Amino acid sequence: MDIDKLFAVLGVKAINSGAFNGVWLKTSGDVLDVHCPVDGSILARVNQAGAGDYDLVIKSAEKAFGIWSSVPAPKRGDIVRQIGLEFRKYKDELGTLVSLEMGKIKVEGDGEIQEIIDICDFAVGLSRQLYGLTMHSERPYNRMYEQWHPLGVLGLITSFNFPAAVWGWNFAIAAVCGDVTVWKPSSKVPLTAVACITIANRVLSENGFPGAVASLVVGRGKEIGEHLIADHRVPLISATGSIPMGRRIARVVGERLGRSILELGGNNAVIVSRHADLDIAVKGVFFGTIGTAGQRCTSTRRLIVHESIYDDFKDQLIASYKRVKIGNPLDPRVAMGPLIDKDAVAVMRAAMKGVIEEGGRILYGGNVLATEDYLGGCYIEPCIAEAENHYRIVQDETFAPIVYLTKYKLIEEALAMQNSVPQGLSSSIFSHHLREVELFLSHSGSDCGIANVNSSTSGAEIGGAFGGEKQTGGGRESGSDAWKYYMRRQTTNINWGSDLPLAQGIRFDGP
Ligand code: UN1
Repeated sequence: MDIDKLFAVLGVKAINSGAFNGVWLKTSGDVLDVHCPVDGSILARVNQAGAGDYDLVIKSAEKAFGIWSSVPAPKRGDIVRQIGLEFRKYKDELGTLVSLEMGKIKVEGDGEIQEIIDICDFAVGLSRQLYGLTMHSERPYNRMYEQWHPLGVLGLITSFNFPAAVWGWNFAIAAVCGDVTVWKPSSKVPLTAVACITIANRVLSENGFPGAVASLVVGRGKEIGEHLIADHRVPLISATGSIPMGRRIARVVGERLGRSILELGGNNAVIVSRHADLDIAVKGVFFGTIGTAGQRCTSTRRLIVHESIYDDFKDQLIASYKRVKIGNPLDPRVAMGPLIDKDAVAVMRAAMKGVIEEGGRILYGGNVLATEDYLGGCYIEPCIAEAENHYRIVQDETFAPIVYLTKYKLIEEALAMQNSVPQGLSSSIFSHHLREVELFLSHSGSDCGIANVNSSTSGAEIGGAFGGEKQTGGGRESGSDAWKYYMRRQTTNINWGSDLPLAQGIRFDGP
């Protein structure tokens, strides 16, 4: 792999600026070494943004908002269409960069770029469908309707596990809504961000628009992140990350009565019924647990399996785990790459210890792979453990490829288990039994933002609204009508009569 050539194509340098507001700024923050989880080497460096750089970025974004928000929405859609075309051209290279920087396998890296392409397509159509309602007024000669206006400068905070896609689905929607965005990516994966911003900016500047429509600040959460969430000039923060991070953002943004879209931890369960097609259940669980090495917020964390098929399912799942090839994520035979860093391995090992302490047992895997073949990265076998749903460790999201297996007798009992965790992102049932499936989908079924039938908990499409309930944060991003969070709703009354009728029949003739 010729990394220099890859970087040259994508506009990534050996030392990159960590702030973009139309130009790459000479930043004042510390130098950040970007490690490659594949072999522990340093991929490149980023000069992070300091407080002054941050301020410049926001000021340029405010100016850009003045211009961008005045462009007709379908015209903004046309620019987003061109950005989607540009991402199509670099899908392979960007997918490789995601893989190198984050450690997910190449097909999943490519999949992330495909999500950007897809959301751009979605946003193009949306740019002509930002509909408001008209209402019948109770007053004569009065027209009442609602309209949707651009909101302003939006802050996007993204996590290491999706270095490209989460920015994509926020940026594309925000852009057609007339907003401009300032992206603070995870400091573990800033190079993909540099590459994505370079591509978006190329299209914006070719069309004569300011690059500050899509800005970037790379910097510490404690410094730059704190500035961003506390900033009155930023009416909306859309953030993906941990529950503690979300709590902090909710507090700070709430205090200034700003808006936030929070997409936080999941603790996603799969119910495998005795009426399931076990073949597809094993495949769906396999993708949900092994995909992205268990580092998706939608990864399958808990398996609730009917007692009559429990042993059979367990044996089939362990057999499929034994076939998992772990290694370099760019090798097409490999199904699971490294974890992001040593801390992630330590967290997984601690979870395994926790399960045992609480009375569970490890059924398979969890060994750290440290032989020379593994290039010095953080490779670990995926783990299956037997555990009870109420264990403290099972109630927590461990962001690693560990899954907890438990039995049930009655579907009501399975549903109660599935819902009795603090998080509420994604859920699945494998069953061909109509009543079970409908119960799962009913108001007394899954309490999650996403409910799947005979499909994995992870791998949601961009067309639906993405997000979850309870401690997952309640936000919705991506498709459906999630765009409404990115705009300002205005209810309008126009009195075209020659009198001044008041609502509620009030007569107010004055003294
Ligand atoms: C995340 O892990 O933060 O549904 C997002 C999925 C992906 C998105 C995951 N489309 O698995």
